[in-house]
Amino acid sequence: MAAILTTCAYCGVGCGIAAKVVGDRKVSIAGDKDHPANRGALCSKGIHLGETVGLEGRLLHPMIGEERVEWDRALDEVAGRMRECVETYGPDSVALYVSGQLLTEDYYVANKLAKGFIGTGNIDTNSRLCMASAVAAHQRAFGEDVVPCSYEDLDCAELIVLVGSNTAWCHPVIWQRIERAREQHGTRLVVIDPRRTETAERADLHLAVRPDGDVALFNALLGEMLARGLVDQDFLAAHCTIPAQFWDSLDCSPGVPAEVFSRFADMVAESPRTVTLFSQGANQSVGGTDKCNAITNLHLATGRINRPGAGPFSITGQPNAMGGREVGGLSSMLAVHLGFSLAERADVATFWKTDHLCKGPGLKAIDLFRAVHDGRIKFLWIMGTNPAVSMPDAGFVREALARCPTLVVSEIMAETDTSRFAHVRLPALGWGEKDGTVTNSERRISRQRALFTPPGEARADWQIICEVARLTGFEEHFSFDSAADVFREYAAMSALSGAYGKLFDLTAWADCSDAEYDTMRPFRWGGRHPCAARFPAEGGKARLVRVTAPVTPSQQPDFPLRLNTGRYRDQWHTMTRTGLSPKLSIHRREPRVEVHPDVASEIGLLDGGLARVGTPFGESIYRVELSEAVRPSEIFVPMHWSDGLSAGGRTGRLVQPTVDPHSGQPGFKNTAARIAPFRPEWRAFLAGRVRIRPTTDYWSASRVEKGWITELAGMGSVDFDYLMPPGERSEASDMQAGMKRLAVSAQDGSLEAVLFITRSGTLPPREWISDQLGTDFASVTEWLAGRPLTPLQDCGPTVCVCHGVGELDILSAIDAGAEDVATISKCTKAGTNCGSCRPIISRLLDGHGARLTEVR
Ligand SMILES: Nc1nc2c(c(=O)[nH]1)N[C@H]1C(S)=C(S)[C@@H](COP(=O)(O)OP(=O)(O)OC[C@H]3O[C@@H](n4cnc5c(=O)[nH]c(N)nc54)[C@H](O)[C@@H]3O)O[C@H]1N2
Ligand SMILES: Nc1nc2c(c(=O)[nH]1)N[C@H]1C(S)=C(S)[C@@H](COP(=O)(O)OP(=O)(O)OC[C@H]3O[C@@H](n4cnc5c(=O)[nH]c(N)nc54)[C@H](O)[C@@H]3O)O[C@H]1N2
Ligand code: SF4
Ligand SMILES: [Mo]
Repeated sequence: MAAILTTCAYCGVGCGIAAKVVGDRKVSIAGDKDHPANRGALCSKGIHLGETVGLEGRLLHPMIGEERVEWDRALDEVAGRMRECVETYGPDSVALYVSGQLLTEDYYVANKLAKGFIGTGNIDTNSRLCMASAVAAHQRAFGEDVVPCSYEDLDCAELIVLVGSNTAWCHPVIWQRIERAREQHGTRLVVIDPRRTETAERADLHLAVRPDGDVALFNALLGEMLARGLVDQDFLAAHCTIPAQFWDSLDCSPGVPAEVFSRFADMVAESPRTVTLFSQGANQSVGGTDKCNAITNLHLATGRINRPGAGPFSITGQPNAMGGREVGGLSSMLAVHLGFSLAERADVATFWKTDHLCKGPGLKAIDLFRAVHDGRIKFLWIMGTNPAVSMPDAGFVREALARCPTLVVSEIMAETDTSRFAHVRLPALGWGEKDGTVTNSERRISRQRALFTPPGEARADWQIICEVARLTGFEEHFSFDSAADVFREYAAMSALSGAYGKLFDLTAWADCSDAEYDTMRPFRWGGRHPCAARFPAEGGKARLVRVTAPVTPSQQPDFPLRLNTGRYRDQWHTMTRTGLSPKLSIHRREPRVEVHPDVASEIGLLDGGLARVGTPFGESIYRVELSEAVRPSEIFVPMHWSDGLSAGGRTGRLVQPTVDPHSGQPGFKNTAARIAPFRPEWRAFLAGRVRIRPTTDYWSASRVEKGWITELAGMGSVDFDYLMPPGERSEASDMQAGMKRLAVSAQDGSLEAVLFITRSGTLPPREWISDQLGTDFASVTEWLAGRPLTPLQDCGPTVCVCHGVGELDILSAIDAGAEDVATISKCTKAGTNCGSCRPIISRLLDGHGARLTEVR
């Protein structure tokens, strides 16, 4: 059977996939060797996509409240409520909140409907939380949101500087490319991150900047380049405008130890071919736009841009973050890279044949939810994003959702933390079902193609939007009959950009046939270095931007620490999909708070214990991981866990909602916080075939092959009857160890669920017992012991998820003389599939622990 070429569902690397459908909703996944973004490589998330295409938990029918309804009724309800809202309260009482996980075609029609026909600028996207600062910085420096680099630049750079990017976890295939460049050409690597991540550990130099110390660092670095005569005066004269007092602003302390700074400056000085790759440690800050411009200033002033191996390179997070920026999904842009000047608005109105075009920019995400909260927005349609988890001050966002007179949610999953507030839920097609295009970090447009027929009654997002537009009276403007049809109109519209000196141009595709669209191979707009042609701003010149280091926030006595938040290697955002994959759940089964051992010993936190993390906005409980990778003044928690999967892991409600003044992007990575031990009176875990929703102080559920493991802890009485499934019960108690055990078997004698509770003892390992779910291989005695009577060989916590290789397997290979990752891979197979565990293998080789230790 021929493979279908498509693109990965997850990150902005935009890897090509060759997928073969091998059964009912079963697919075998391989990297597309001909795709320029990945040349066949895939990371753990891409490789295991097949585990997340089942129909478990899917929303398959339109719902009004808890009632399943026909599409016509659901669409009438949505269109009717929307029309009524516009008529009674005006267009700005309506808002759309969309996502970089929509395809370009979905995004285009959503933007056209909101800005063009409802007539409101109130359409914003989760890219506001993600890319907005980079967008604003590009606009300030280049006059257009253009990324001036491509992945090939990584192959030929002498030095790669990563700013606020945990590339090994979040863009693993770019990481593999960087590793290859280092092996083949001796490329050097600097990582700037307050945390010593797996990425930072592998670097030639790690600068543990203080939170938001990047502007000072880059200003000082440019000052140093000036002092060393490395500013390219000819390039500046020809290509850049320089604001008054620009050079004075560089006179500042770098904020890192002098010897570290001078090593960094030496490396930069020696490497004309430098690429600075930046991600959320730069963007997600109340000074994010300035950080991105500080980086861009360095490249412009040293002429290290528009040349092979050189440039400031903002990498995108979501699969179609870039496509969303191109269509105008952000409330601050109109469409196809155009803004809101009279002339641009007139051109867009003519192209769309509308007299309803919005008058100006709309509200940015944080303000948009404020307007929902205070009643200015009365109709909100959310597509492809889960703001109840992912927005800062998520407690406030939930209040807003609960108050909203009409909340419509287009989703692939039946229940998310957001959709629980919805009046109408519309079932959308997900990855493997939908068809269209995405644009990756290097502006490369690729097709996502359908592998399966639509499940249930789900429809493509663009179709749903067009149906609503039709019922609202705009039928002739939304009469697209295929994704190709939408793409052609969008490509034709890009002709408008050229008149304003913009580089964005897809007009070559304006007349493509359906067949050409269907067989589209990945292509990049703007070529390898799009700014090489000209800088559109300021009469063909780029701008240096004067930026100054932000004021360090004053110490709050009740919240003495800084809370940093981010990602785990094998989970995607709010876990609605990756949380269902047994393999991807192995890497981190619970949300952990990473704390420096010195802080922990001061306040009595134990490794593997629990801690309450609090900020002025909320509180959550996490598992404690002692780690010298975080600075003593900071703690780190993952963003991923939702209410559906945990009691305490909801990070969003801890994060401050303060935003960058230019981009409106929130500072997710720097909130005043405190931490204290949470000492439960009892601890427990339940391994069961079905997912449970406990009400205990702490719980966190994780997927295993045959069901779920839920970790539990709390105060007071222990009553779990409500969580146990029906069936035959066997019990055992060990009063001395304060332990109680309960097993439930199904009618056929197989294990349905097992619960272990202790007040003071140790709980048995989770792996063996969770493997017994749904089987009757072991005896009840073994179930209640939580281990087989004849002990199995213990391989330790899993390091290589693909091949199931444990820490102890790798340590024995090292004991047997293996000295590098390649040899270990040869002996154990670890790291030979996706390669995402190679950094851990390196850690083990360096004599460090794998940081995988499971909770006991
Ligand atoms: N596994 C996985 N991969 C993903 C995603 C996912 O959910 N899971 N999501 C995708 C998306 S949408 C995105 S946006 C990207 C994000 O990719 P990344 O930006 O690499 O991920 P984060 O973990 O959010 O943050 C990166 C680093 O910024 C550091 N940081 C915090 N504060 C500062 C600071 O002040 N200065 C500097 N220099 N660094 C700082 C953090 O310590 C963290 O290690 O990942 C994409 N890829
Ligand atoms: N604390 C903290 N919070 C953060 C961040 C951080 O670093 N720290 N990072 C921020 C960043 S960079 C990002 S990008 C956001 C991401 O945050 P979100 O966008 O909220 O996260 P997802 O879980 O990806 O949400 C996507 C939703 O769309 C659904 N979905 C998937 N495919 C489709 C589809 O084709 N159509 C429709 N209609 N629905 C679909 C999924 O089931 C899921 O519910 O989080 C932000 N929040
Ligand atoms: S790096 Fe991984 S998650 Fe990102 S696109 Fe490639 S396979 Fe998908
Ligand atoms: Mo993102």
